[in-house]
Amino acid sequence: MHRILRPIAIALPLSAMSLAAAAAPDAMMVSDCWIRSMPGDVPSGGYFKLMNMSDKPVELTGVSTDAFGMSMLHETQTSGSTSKMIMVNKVTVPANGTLAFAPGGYHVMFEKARKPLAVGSTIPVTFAFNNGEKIQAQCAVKNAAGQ
Ligand SMILES: [Cu+2]
Repeated sequence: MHRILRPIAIALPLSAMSLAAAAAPDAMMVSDCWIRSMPGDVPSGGYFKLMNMSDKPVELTGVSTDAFGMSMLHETQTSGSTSKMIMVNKVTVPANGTLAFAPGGYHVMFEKARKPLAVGSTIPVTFAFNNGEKIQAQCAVKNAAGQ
């Protein structure tokens, strides 16, 4: 006996299909976000962990918050006893991997605080990725010692 197996068509309600198409990719996660509050006009560093749960590299392309007039992606580069900060346009989070923004490495430089930062409060920060995802995370304001 010879039979040809045909694919079975599953009828999905149209509404369910369009919902699935509109859903965000949902590959990224932001955690442990904090901002080092500095006195006066000294820029404040922002630190956090990024997790990419997809099988493709994803780039962080920008960070924004109403609390500051300017938010830039920076990398601290150290050679010998000197270190400098350079501005970067994007930072790649490897597929199925994590990337930490931490003192001495990648950080967000927040400048032009719109009002004084209160240690112990949180600031909502939006993270934008090149896969179209936007994630808002609450970043804890800590003092200059990181506490
Ligand atoms: Cu910097």
